[in-house]
Amino acid sequence: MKLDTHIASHDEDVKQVVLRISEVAKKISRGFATRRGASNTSNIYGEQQQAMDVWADELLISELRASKLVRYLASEEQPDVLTFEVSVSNIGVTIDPLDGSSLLDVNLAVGTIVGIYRGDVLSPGKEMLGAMYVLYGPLTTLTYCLREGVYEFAMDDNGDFVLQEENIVIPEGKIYAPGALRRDYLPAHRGFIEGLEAEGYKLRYSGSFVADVHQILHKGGVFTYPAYAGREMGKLRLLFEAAPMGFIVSQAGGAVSDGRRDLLTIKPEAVSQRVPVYIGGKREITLIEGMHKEDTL
Ligand code: FDP
Repeated sequence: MKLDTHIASHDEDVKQVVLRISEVAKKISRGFATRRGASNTSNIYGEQQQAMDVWADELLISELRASKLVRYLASEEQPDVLTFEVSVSNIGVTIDPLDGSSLLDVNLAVGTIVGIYRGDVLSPGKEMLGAMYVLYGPLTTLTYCLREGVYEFAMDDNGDFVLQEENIVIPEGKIYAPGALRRDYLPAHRGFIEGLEAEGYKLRYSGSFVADVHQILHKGGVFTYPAYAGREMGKLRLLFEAAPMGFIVSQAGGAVSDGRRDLLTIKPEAVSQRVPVYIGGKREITLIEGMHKEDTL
């Protein structure tokens, strides 16, 4: 079944946003070969942008503006939330145009992550209407969740997204994907990681958040990018990375946390807000939250 047929029963405005982004994602998937290397620009976090980061960002912004389907657009590559007065809807989206782009030079998987809101995007993740991500790997896949079920599609030879898996549920599994340097771990996090290792969890970390979480969604376990010495708010962005991927994993029966509480309950104070991230099975998330509680007793 193709994406447009599968999504037919959802609200017209949200459905059209997902379909329009899926069309842009097809263009992005065909853009890698001719846009190699770094751009001579940095984003608001001071990170060097790749040519693909800049192009994918401009493409998503221009196509969503022209579509009139979206009123507010926050992009990880832009300093401020854009408002499109021409919009016929009240939908807000958050977009990480190309997550993991520092891996483009070595041809590892990267992705586009999107959160969809009714109105203001500076809202807790649990208020999302839905979320989706596109993973550009050996296959280009699209995973979406509009609050009922997590579904995955793969792009076929005709460029259509065709249903691959329905009602995805995160399995139990023993994989851990730990970001940050071990020497900088804080005590509760160190205990958590050592506990997983003692239980035989296998380390699998590519350095592309979207790809690493995708693996956890399918194989179980936990992805972490914790708070650490020198960066107590962690590295990943609440609005662009943690909340939408956490929403999808939570809807698939997993959980997402900043290590102390459900990350989807956090109301962002700024678009650029960073957050420590634990995302994966409920068992692993309960473990780290318990360890932080013990740590503060
Ligand atoms: P990237 O800088 O390549 O865009 O937050 C961005 C991110 O990658 C995540 O995708 C990834 O999980 C993380 O940074 C990787 O950080 P480390 O290099 O510190 O592992």
